[in-house]
Amino acid sequence: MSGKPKLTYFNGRGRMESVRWMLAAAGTEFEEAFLETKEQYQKLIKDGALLFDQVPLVEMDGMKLVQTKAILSYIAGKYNLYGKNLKERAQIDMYVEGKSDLMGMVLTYPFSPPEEKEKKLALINERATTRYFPVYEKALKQHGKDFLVGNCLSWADVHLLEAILMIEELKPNVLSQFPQLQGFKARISNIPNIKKFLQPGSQRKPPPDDAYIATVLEVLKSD
Ligand code: GTS
Repeated sequence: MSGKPKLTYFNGRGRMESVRWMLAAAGTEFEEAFLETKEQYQKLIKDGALLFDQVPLVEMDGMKLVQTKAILSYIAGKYNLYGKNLKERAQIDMYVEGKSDLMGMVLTYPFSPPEEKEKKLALINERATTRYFPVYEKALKQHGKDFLVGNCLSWADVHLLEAILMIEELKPNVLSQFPQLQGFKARISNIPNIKKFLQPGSQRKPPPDDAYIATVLEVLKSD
């Protein structure tokens, strides 16, 4: 064992991408094992590695962590990305959950049937611009600080940048009405660890393609 966290998931974004973002923001190197066959997935289950028979799986600090939110919460706490006190933590949780709702729609979008895609994309855009982004825009404008909570980098900032970049891939002008978020995007993207993660060749995954979708469906298909 190298001592680095080991991430087991598909070779694509899915639920694991936020974990990659958080570890990268924390400046922590990690290893990855990619699930390519049903047999690999079934072996993990047989070996008792997956508490609820589901991935993502992150092995770190002697634990086999599952459940994305629990994994992210552990990483946020461990690497000081979870506020200075309980009130900041509650604020971070609210911001993170909002973005998770939005990103949930982005996550399932590539798996939706072609005839539903246009409608789904319109809903993502509508929710981003009328429900979620206005909240972060207002918060940044009101307190005038560089970060969403407590004037230092937190899980909320990392998660928001991830969401902005993913939604921009689908709707390039989505930030046009949000000057604060444009500034936030530029600032957070320039933090050295994050800047590095955004460079080509990092462990950041590309948008899902047909091969990724086929692998996920094949590995998880029930007998
Ligand atoms: N609540 C879990 C989490 O957030 O980690 C859900 C995990 C989950 O549903 N994982 C899927 C899985 O293992 C894979 S994916 O949706 O991330 O691609 N499904 C198998 C199953 O039997 O549920």
